[in-house]
Amino acid sequence: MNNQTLILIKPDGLTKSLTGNVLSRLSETKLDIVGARMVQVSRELAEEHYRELKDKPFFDDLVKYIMGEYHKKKVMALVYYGENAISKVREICGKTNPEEADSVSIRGAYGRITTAGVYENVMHASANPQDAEREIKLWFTPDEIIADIYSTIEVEEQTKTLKWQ
Ligand code: IDP
Ligand code: MG
Repeated sequence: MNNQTLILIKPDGLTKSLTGNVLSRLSETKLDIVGARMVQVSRELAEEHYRELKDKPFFDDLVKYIMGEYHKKKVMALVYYGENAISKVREICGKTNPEEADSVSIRGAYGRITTAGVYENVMHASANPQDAEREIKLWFTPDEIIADIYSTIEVEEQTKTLKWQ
């Protein structure tokens, strides 16, 4: 079954120049990249993305981590689409705890736990179709995705946007 998944290369991955390595590993899946953008993560976006973990003791650190407080303040967000995209990407990504992740997985190869206990695990990958839908709609607008993955509606809006001068 075809599905789509949100991938984030987290600030530690970008700071350590691991973008190429992560994308090379992901290319083994033969999935299609249908969206990509660089994002400076606001507190609002961070808290919304991880809202299901808000009662965890590590939540504050996690929000700071994804906002780039410990690294460069940027995240690369991607949407991959294709046959079993969610499970294929989770497999290559590896377990949440980088010390427990298979050493050939991305998190196993490049992740670490800091002495302060932050899991610097390099990337995010949606866990299931419900999470993928919520997460993709949070990180991307419909016109930033080059495939018809979710239904859209046309809305007339008057907003100020930046144009190249
Ligand atoms: P996942 O990223 O593998 O789906 P989740 O349980 O959804 O794992 O957790 C989201 C993120 O929160 C993890 O990727 C990791 O950065 C962080 N995290 C999860 N569990 C812990 C923990 O026990 N200590 C520190 N950070 C954690
Ligand atoms: Mg998760």
